[in-house]
Amino acid sequence: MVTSRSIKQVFNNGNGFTIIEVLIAIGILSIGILGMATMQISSIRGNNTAGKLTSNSIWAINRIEKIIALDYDDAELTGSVYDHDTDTSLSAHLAANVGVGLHQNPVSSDGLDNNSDGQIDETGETGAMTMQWQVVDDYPILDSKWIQITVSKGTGLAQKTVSIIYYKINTI
Ligand SMILES: [Ca+2]
Ligand SMILES: [Ca+2]
Repeated sequence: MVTSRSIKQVFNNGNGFTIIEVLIAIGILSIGILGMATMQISSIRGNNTAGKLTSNSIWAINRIEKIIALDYDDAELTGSVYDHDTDTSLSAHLAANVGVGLHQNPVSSDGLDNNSDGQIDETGETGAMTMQWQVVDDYPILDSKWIQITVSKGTGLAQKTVSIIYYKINTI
């Protein structure tokens, strides 16, 4: 006859655990350990994503600091001209002017550590990190520039992108 035994009964009668009880206990323990391992993988992925986004944000803000120091008419801030009479929206204007006012320096001179090896613009540097910025002149008002800086790191599903918008005013 099969009877269930409490832990107290097992210790009191000196017979120990049956092999079935031990196997069930190992099974439950394994499920718990698997759950913890899954959480660990999610945690590592989350940290990796956060690291990329933080890094991208720092590079984008660094570029904004350089843009602040540039003259309003600098060649790096050449944009597509927004016509307030005919352009209905910024997104429509950008769609109609794809690539116009888009700036991206070569990997070897973009001021980025594209391959994350701790060296910036070293000889032969390649890597899945890019920075580009698009400029629209006279938006949102005349004598101002709309500048969107976009930094991407990684490829495919692991790619993480940060975009920051900055407005530069012609102060002359
Ligand atoms: Ca490098
Ligand atoms: Ca570089």
